[in-house]
Parts: sequence; structure tokens; C-alpha cells
Amino acid sequence: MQPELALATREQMVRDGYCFVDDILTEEFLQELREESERLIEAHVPPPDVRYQGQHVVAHAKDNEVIRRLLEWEPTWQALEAMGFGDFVSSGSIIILTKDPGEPALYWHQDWMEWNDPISTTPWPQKFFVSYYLSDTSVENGCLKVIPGTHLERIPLHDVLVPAHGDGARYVEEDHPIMFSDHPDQVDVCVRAGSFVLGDARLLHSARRNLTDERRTLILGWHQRRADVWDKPPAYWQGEVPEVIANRDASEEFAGTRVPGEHLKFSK
Ligand SMILES: O=C(O)CCC(=O)C(=O)O
Ligand SMILES: [Fe+2]
Repeated sequence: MQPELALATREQMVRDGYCFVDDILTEEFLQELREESERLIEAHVPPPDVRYQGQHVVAHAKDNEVIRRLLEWEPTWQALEAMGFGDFVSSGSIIILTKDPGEPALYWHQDWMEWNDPISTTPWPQKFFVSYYLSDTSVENGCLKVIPGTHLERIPLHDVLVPAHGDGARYVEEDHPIMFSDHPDQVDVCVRAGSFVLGDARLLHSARRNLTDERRTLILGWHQRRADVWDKPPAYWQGEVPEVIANRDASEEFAGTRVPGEHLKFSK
């Protein structure tokens, strides 16, 4: 990855909370991932409560050679390193998320679970998903939707959402007027198969309904900064470090919550 592109992509990630990098997977490996993901979900009967996420199948690198190769894929690590995200580590597993023909949209949500912790205010990413869509994505087949900047700034939508996934959103009605709403600032993230998409865990995102007659498959892995640098600014960071982070007591334990509290503020 060219240094100029790496820098611009990182700047977008820091500012907007998402970005993508093209041409990461080879056509050959993509094909292998399509076959392996089909094999892994074949025997799986998705419970009705994950219908907005489609199939939701976890696979671990330690048990699966193809997934291990994906999580160790050199071009991904080179791109992350070039962008300054070389201090991130993978969780060691991925989630296969499908959207079959006609399946509903995914509700607005964010995936950060540490909102009680002042670390939630880092102006740089601490945790992101690395998503590989196995087909090109479009508005028609269920592409990702994001609201740029919502990883750092509260918007009115934050305060009216049902908390994500098992905490409530899985059980909302398909015509929920807020969870599936359009937002004036939303962006459709349409990418080519073989790219990766990064999304800050704090970012508000959702996915469109699949109106085509082909399955849309996504392999999503979580990455977060290494424990030994977790509470330190990354090497590329030249801006200010918020006081709540500089003064954070690393020994304090915070109860996990998906609901943003005092650490997510409206813009000044
Ligand atoms: O289906 C997608 O495009 C996004 C999935 C997602 O954000 C999630 O399952 O948390
Ligand atoms: Fe998500």
C-alpha cells in the first residue's frame, strides 16, 4: 500500500470511523473462502432471533485452516501496518454473517461495550471490525450503511436506539421506525469483493435489505489494540490526548455496557 494512500485512509478511519482498502484478497483465496463459508453454514439452522444478521456462525483460527490463513493474511497485515494499525491483534475468530435473498435490513447499532470506561473517548480507534464481503456489495444486496463521525460524537439517534443485538435490537419488529430508519448523514459503503472494510466499534452502522436473488456473505473479524499499548496513544498520534485518558486509572474495572453514557458527547 502506497504511503500516501495509507495515510489518507487512516485519516478517514480516525475522522469518520470507517474506511476500506481494495484488492486485499486474491480471486483464488476469495473462492476458497466462499466455499469454506458455505461449508461452515451448511448444517447451521439460524435461530429466529438473529434474522437481522442472517446466519451468524463463529469459526476459530485454531480449528480451521482456511480461517487461520485469513486471519494471518499478509496483505491485510501489511495494509494495517502501513496505516499505523500495526499494534492491533485479532481476536482469533471470525463471524460469518449472511443476508439471503429477501432478508431484512440490519438495524442501526454500534458494537462498543465499554462505555463506562473513559477509554471510550480516544480520538483514535481502539477496536475495529475487519470485514470481508465475499461478493461486491451494493444498495440492492445489503451493503453496510454508516453515519460518519458517530464513533466520537453523539447524535440524537444514539438516545432513541434499542441497544444492539442480544441486548434488545434482535427482538424489534421489522418495521421499527427508528431502528431501520434512513438518516440524512448516512453513507452506503459499497465495496468490491476482495476488499476489507474497517469499522470503529463505536460507529453507528447498519446494513441494507437484500433485494437480489443471491446470498450476500460477510466474514467479520474483531481486532483491538494490544493489551500493553491499550491505554497509550498510538505512535502516529500527534493530536491532544483527552484528559480523561491521560488521568485514567488502569487498575479500575468498569462494568461493560452497550449504552453510551457520559463519555459520548454532542459536538461542541
Ligand atoms: O451485515 C453487515 O454488513 C454488518 C454486520 C454487523 O455490523 C454486525 O453483525 O454487528
Ligand atoms: Fe455491527
